[in-house]
Amino acid sequence: MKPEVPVLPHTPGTGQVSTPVSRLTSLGWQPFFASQISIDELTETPPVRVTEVHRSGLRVLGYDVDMMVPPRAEATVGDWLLLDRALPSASRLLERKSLIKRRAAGHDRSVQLIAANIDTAFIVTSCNLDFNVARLERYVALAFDAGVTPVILLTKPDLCDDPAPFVVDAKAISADVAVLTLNAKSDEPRSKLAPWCKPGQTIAFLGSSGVGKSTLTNSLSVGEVAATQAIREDDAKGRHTTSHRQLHILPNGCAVLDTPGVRELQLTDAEEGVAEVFSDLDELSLECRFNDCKHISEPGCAVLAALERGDIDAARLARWRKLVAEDQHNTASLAQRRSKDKAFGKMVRQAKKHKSR
Ligand SMILES: Nc1nc2c(ncn2[C@@H]2O[C@H](COP(=O)(O)OP(=O)(O)O)[C@@H](O)[C@H]2O)c(=O)[nH]1
Ligand SMILES: [Mg+2]
Ligand SMILES: [Zn+2]
Repeated sequence: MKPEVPVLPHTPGTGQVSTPVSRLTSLGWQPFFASQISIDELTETPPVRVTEVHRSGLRVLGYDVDMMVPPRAEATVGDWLLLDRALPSASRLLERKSLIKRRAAGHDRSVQLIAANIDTAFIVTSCNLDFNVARLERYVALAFDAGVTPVILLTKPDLCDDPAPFVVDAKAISADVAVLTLNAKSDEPRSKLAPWCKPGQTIAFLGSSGVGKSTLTNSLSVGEVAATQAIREDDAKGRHTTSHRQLHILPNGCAVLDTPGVRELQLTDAEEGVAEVFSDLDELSLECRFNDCKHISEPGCAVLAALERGDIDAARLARWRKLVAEDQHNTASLAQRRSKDKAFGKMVRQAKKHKSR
């Protein structure tokens, strides 16, 4: 028989009592999710968080739950489910606070879900050849579009003569994005990331292989939780050591997602995020004579006029045009695929109907 009042387990070593609420908070439970469910649901179908995604299933953690549930295509790491203990595959997926997605690699332009319900995305790059403004802009656009706060982290300042120029370039990306320099191998991450790494918050490290994402994850934890690997520092090329996405729950009650480096980050359906990073250019474009102005040679183009006056930077304009075009291309082919899928589905249903007659 189940006790009326749940027995409160002790958190080892702290002498503190772990309550269902504090346990859920440390998993990242927030009022946004609580507002989606009733008290009855809370007891009947306890909230659990997807902390690992494997081919064979999803690992979910809750107040007194740690189990595997069947995989489902629409769920990703960071998602909250209302666990149906009798039929786990029927668990309800809660509405997300944020969703980070990208265009999957390869010719198939489908969307790949990277993580759900992240509060802060630390975009990690190093003070070396990995540093690339265009790539950082991409990540910032991705984060803005996902509804996640981006923060740029510049690692390995200890291996470079002067990190200052990297900081200047990173700060120029957006006035709304904080930029921090930190040695991932020191105790700096704990103090410098503290404003974002708070109980109930979920943070993620994004960026290329070898920039220090796993090292940062470890430096926030006690003991090693994520595998790291030395890189060839001469060309800054990292190897993929982190093979799957896993949410780690830190002792202070913050959830951390370490991700494998992605070789290619293509935006899809991220128009608003791109407009936010390039808000000055986006605003200017509202004054172009034509609604669909591509700002290449059109008459009455306000962006080209600003370029001629020397008000905007030509290289930045080129990066913006490229990102807008890429996003439109991927979004359009995605829409096309969806309608094709629909048309195909309809055909199959019609054929079946025909057969059954
Ligand atoms: N000197 C120095 N080495 C670092 C720093 N950050 C990461 N590294 C090293 O870079 C290598 C790759 O780090 P890792 O965390 O595995 O990168 P990941 O692929 O982004 O997870 C490891 O050898 C780390 O020890 C840093 O700030 N300073
Ligand atoms: Mg790693
Ligand atoms: Zn224009």
